[in-house]
Amino acid sequence: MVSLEEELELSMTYENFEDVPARKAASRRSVEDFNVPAAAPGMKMYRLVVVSFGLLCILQAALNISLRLTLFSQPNSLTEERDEMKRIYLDLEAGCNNLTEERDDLKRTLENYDLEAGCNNLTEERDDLKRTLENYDLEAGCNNLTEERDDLKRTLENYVSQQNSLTEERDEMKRINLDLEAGRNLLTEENHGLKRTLEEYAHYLQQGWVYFSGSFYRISSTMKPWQDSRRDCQQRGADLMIINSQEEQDFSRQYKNIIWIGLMDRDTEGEWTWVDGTQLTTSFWHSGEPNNYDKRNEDCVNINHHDHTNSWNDAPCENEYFWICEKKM
Ligand code: 2F8
Ligand code: CA
Repeated sequence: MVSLEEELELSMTYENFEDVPARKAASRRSVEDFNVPAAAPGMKMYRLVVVSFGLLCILQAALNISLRLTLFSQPNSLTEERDEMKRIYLDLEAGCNNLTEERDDLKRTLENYDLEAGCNNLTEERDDLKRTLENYDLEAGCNNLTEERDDLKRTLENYVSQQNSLTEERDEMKRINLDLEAGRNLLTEENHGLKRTLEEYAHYLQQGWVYFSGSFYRISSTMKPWQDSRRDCQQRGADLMIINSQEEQDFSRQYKNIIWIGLMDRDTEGEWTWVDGTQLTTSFWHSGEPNNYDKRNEDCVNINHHDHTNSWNDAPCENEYFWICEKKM
């Protein structure tokens, strides 16, 4: 933006430039005035002065031209700056108007505001709060809060304690449950075992076997040598009878035929062995037995003397007798 004073100064400068040609003409006239016929003898000096003056004029003209060019290039930017300033001015004016309106609104609001009533209300509120504060029993309130806090603490501790005992109970119940589960599994297994045993018992009973003291017994209806008798028992899932007690010995005497039992000394003479591989300990030999009578290789044992508690006799294994099988349960 260019001020008025600056604009005037510029116009004056232009006017000075417009006078340059006239002044040049005047200069030329002055030079011509010097070229009067009455020329001085120092003609060279005169020409030098004229040429110098001409050069000065040319230089002056060049300066004038460059100055004019510079000044002519400025008006556009000055106009733009002026327009920008105008816009800014308009914006400022609009802003100023808004502020004026707001101020007027606030003035009106302030004029309408019942300052006294508002002040009275605030005063009343303050006084109420003061009274409330004065009446408040700080110590009692504090005590109440302390009691409540302690109650809550106790309640919380009770909860924690209950939770711990419940957790312990739950863990105990879990252990019991596991034990019960293990017990149930055992019982299930036992139950299956008992079922199998029961089925086995039923099987032997159906086949005519007799149960006595934990074993089933079966008397043959035919006679065979000791070894064939044993094979028959084995084919029935049993073996020849082994007598381990007086009761079992008495039981064996009820059968009145001569019957093979599972005792022999075929491997080593005089060393009596049961069919399960155990050595003879409790024996029920009849009087005078075993005698390997007449050196006839009496290597197998039968029950011969049923009317005596000691009923056993050794006899040749190839002899054919009835036999008694035993199936231990
Ligand atoms: O006197 C005992 C004697 O009796 C029989 O032989 C005569 C027995 N023989 C048979 O049973 C085959 C013997 O073993 C027995 O010792
Ligand atoms: Ca004998």
